[in-house]
Amino acid sequence: MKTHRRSVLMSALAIALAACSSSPNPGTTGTPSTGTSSNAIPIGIGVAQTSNVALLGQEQVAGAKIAEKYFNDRGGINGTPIKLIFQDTAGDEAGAINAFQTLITQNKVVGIVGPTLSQQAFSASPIADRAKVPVLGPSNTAKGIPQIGDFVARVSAPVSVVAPNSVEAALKINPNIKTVAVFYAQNDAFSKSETEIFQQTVKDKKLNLVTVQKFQTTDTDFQTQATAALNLKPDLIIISGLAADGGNLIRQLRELGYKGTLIGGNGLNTSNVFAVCKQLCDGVLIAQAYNPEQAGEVNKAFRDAYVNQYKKEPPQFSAQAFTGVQVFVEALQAIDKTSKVAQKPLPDLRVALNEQLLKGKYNTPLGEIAFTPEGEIVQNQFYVAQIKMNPDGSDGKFTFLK
Ligand code: 1QQ
Repeated sequence: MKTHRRSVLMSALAIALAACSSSPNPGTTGTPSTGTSSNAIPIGIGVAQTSNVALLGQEQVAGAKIAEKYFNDRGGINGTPIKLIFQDTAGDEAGAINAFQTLITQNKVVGIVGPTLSQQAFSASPIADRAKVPVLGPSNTAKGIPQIGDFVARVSAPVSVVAPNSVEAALKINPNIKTVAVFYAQNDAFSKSETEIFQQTVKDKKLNLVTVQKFQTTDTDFQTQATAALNLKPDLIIISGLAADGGNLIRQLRELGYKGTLIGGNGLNTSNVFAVCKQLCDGVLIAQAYNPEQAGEVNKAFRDAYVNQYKKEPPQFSAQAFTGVQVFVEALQAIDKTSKVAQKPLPDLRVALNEQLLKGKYNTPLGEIAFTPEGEIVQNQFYVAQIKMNPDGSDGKFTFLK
């Protein structure tokens, strides 16, 4: 974060602006109040802008910002613009709770897209639920997220439907896989949930699960677990962790001579791992809930905007964050047709928004989606991508398998 030198003679205007500023985060785009000054409708984005988890969260900020511009360019909520209010959750539960509380009570948002991790959602989303503020999880994939409460839904398909696709793909590429080692971060709710699905898939496919190795998302040295697993000569290794730890684990497995197939879970689903495992990321398979080639106008606009700004294809986490904003916008538009959103008392609007969003169908970058009454996403298409690194390891890309 940059610090600015203040001139001694700060103008009254500057002081007034500083007093209005809701947060010191670079991602903060708005004034915190009820949106009265500009009349814009405030939607909260509570994701990880700092910490290790920012490797994942910064892609969400990018996707949400593209959505804000896209929908405001098309008239916002029937003429009233939306304004995204960003609060940094950082990477832990306390940060997520703080961000959510600020969004709810100070920023007076109509709903929240966030947090980044399931581990954070299990402590922060119940707070929004009790305050009757709708939450859309943009990347919470663990079992049990929509069940947190009536006000908690997600646009991120659960590990149970996404993760098995990568095992299928690995077997298609290499039908001779027989033995499997599984690694997971035992201090992370998503990783624990995902590894259960991976382990079940391995059994369903009649493969031999030779070892289950545990680590922490804060670990940097995996020699003990990696050596133990490699002694059992697995044909396939499946990792459920987050980007920094997972990337280091991949690197160390390859450095110790592992030549077999590697699957990474959703926590590794970012090009930010390229800097961690470099050339050694090459070949890793990761299941996807988004494909940049997805048909439809909204995805085309989203993809064009992303490519234009970042000079690469949009990643899943950006597409999901865009989708979270889209669901709120389109549900608000539907409400506004029968009763003016701007005139509704905030508590009533939040309740109406929650009810409305669960009823709708949305043509999003993820394809057409809807929700179960409980708030689980209904999504039909999933994919698998493989990491292809440049020979010098300086950069790479996700190549989608046919
Ligand atoms: C979760 C996840 C994360 C790895 C996404 C950022 O899927 O925590 O549920």
